[in-house]
Amino acid sequence: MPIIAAKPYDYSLPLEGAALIVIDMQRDFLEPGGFGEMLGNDVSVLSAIVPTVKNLLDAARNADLPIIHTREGHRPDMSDCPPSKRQRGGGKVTIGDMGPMGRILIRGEAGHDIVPELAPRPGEVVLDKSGKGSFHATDLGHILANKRITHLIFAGVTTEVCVQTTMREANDRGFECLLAEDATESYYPGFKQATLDMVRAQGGIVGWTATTDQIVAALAGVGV
Ligand code: C5J
Repeated sequence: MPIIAAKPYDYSLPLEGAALIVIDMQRDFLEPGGFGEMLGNDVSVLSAIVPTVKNLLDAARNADLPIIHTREGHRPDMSDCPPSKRQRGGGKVTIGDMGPMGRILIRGEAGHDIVPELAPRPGEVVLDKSGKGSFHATDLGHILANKRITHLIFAGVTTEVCVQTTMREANDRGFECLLAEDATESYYPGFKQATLDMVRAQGGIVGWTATTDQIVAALAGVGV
């Protein structure tokens, strides 16, 4: 079994039983005119990791790992959007309003799509979620149980919101979680660093972190 020299200590990666989960690499978070920019963020910080996430995705595909892509967004009638979420931010434009990529954070709109470079392939799971955590009000747990998954590799955005929330949910459900340090990003560098530190503090209280190169090498069966 490949062993990754992860932090805070070695992570054993069983190729049978592992899956890659790519969180919310959507146009709404990565491109101008979407949800991320609406909240006042510089989206270029997030789009910069697309090639690294692609490397990880390709390595997981080559190793035949199950792949799950998540998308944060809401039904067009917004019946799954808590009013508190819609009101949050206090800006002129909010979730459900029309933007340059269609209605913001609404399923079926251009902004809700995963960026083309990371487009899901047939056979890969696309999981729509209305919350920050990917287990909240979804069938993710059921899907992972059916696939006999015990180990989850995490990538995507944003590190401290949807990635960390999902990782904590998974950790509480008994999954062994590994976060790809350079295949995740935050609009706030300090929040990203704090999340990496929190995850691996106290002997890996939420899980492990490693670089994409380390994970790619492990997936290719190269000693790391
Ligand atoms: C946020 C996410 N940041 N995907 N969503 O609202 O992290």
